[in-house]
Amino acid sequence: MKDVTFLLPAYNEELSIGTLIKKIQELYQNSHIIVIDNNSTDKTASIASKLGAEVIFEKKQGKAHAIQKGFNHSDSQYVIMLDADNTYDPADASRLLELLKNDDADLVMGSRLSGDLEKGAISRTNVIGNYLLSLTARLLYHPISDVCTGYWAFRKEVVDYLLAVGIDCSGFEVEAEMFAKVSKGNFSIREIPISYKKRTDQAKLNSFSDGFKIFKTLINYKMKSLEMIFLVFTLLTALISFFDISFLRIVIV
Ligand SMILES: Nc1nc2c(ncn2[C@@H]2O[C@H](COP(=O)(O)OP(=O)(O)O)[C@@H](O)[C@H]2O)c(=O)[nH]1
Ligand SMILES: [Mg+2]
Repeated sequence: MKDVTFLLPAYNEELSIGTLIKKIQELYQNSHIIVIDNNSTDKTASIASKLGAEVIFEKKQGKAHAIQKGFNHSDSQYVIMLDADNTYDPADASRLLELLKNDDADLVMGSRLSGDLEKGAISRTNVIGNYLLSLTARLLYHPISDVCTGYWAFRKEVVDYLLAVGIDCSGFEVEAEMFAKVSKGNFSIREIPISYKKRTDQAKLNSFSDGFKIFKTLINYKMKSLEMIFLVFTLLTALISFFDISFLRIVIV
């Protein structure tokens, strides 16, 4: 068993997948590369398997389904997830891994906003949107500067935890949901700067509709914990009043 698995969720990425796989193979010869093809209609799957990557297929459309499928297939101690559009640099993975292996981190996220961002790689609208979403994530959960990043490194324990609690969403809210859930678990989360380049073709993410879904996801998972706290508080209050009343009755009698 290889100790590092690279998960590449891909939907029609024939222009970038080959270059990305070759780079990973050059840098991490002893790693397992899994491409999760999500109904691509182009040559993504054939290019990937010709290069020796394992290709698995997810029929349910959406990045979240693909990631979940990839988690189910990885059995190594460390799992790196990165987008298949060749915008992230596989060389950065060694620094993410270093923190998992030698620094007791359980989850390491790569921040594009605090890193080496190629000019025009993220539109101004998306920079503002990402800043607001990360601010929300920071206020509600844990310090973070780029909650929407597509570059994550997990210890197996975090992957198992996410599989156990499940991933509920289907699309680009997946990063927000994973961040909210891991923040609530007892894990050490770190973030380091990474580089990020322009995509060669059109992004699949829609800044406004996906941005709104990500925001809703961050709020919803916080509300769920608040609901739990409220429920426990109500039950405790009910129990205390019940015992108080019974106690008073005993005293009166
Ligand atoms: N599995 C899967 N991956 C997707 C889907 N849509 C996009 N992706 C992948 O998710 C990653 C991020 O998508 P992208 O359009 O680049 O969004 P952005 O990087 O957030 O602008 C890329 O690797 C895409 O191939 C989908 O429906 N299913
Ligand atoms: Mg992208």
